[in-house]
Amino acid sequence: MSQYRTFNAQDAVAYAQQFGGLETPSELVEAQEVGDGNLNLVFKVFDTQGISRIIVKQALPYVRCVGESWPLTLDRARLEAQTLVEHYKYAPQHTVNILHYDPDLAVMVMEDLSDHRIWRSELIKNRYYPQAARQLGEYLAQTLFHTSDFYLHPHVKKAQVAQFINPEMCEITEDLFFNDPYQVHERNNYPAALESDVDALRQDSQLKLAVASLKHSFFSHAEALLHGDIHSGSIFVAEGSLKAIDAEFGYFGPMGFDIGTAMGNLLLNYCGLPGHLGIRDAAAAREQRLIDIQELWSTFAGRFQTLAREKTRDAALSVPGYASEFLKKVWTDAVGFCGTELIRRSVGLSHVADIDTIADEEMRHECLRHAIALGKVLIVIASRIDSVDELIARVRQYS
Ligand code: SR1
Ligand code: MG
Repeated sequence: MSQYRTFNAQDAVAYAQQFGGLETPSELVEAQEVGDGNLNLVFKVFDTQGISRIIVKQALPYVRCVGESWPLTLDRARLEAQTLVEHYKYAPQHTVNILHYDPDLAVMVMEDLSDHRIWRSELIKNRYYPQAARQLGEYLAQTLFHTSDFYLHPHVKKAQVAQFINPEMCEITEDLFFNDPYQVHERNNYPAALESDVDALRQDSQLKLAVASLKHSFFSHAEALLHGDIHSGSIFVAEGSLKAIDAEFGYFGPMGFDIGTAMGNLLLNYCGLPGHLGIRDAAAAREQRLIDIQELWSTFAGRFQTLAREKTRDAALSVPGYASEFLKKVWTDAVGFCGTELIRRSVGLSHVADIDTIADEEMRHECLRHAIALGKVLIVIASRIDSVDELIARVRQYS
């Protein structure tokens, strides 16, 4: 019989005392539920000085932001913990440390990152972390290379593909990214003023063909163990530090999906900045976002090439020139997936604070229109955007 029960603050304290790895667990005395994401409970557990020391995270058997009418697998806690444990092996400096997890309770205990802040909130406030984009590129290169066929023994790779089969969470992505925005659906969420922009998406057969191809790749290209939801709200930053959290969408999929999601969220911030800073002051911050994208991709591609040269184990994949050929395909995928993230965050169920918190309604609508138009063009012409400089030129063109 399942041992699952929903934790309250006292349960979280007791659990952190038992599994938090502290020398004197009795100093953990209090917990507060602070989860503000779409899915889970998150408790901060405090010591006698009122300092947060440990995080206890529990999956609920339904989608938190919708309610019990949308049941959701508890197995996502295992998938999240195991994805983060795998990623920590290869990028320990950029992955939250999982101290313990229990698949029956759907609970994990992890390091407290209270000295860090969520990158999305910092981007909205125009607080700049000079190393963050490069660190994200490094995290993606290390995790994606080391979980791919370039590095893993074929038997290990296939066993891991099976271990990380994640059908329910993938289905959420399959629906929210690739279906809902291109049809009339009750989950969609956009202002009535944008009806004609959204209807144009539904009527655009060239766009829908390109989206079908991206979805097909998401279904079937088991290239590496993805984070699966690496947006700026799944990333903690501090001076000189970046840590990925929240990997419950982890599965073996196309590398371009993680890179495209990350770039897409930098572009969503780009679109929203005038609504927070005013058009004139947003210009410099926007230029910085474009530099961030440039740094993210160059760091990823540079590190991936180095790892491929030094550590590829497969005889065929180590042939000179193959890694660069493969990266061209990853890049094209990334541009397309980036476009789908821009559109689904503007039209679909789940939005981003970068645009949604803009107070002025007209400005908010303009920013949404901008994100939709940019997303559309990136999806359709992804195969013609053959470098990050070309991508940046296109973004400027559609500003
Ligand atoms: C029902 S879950 C909606 C979104 O929240 C998560 O953070 C993922 O981005 C997902 O698409
Ligand atoms: Mg999340």
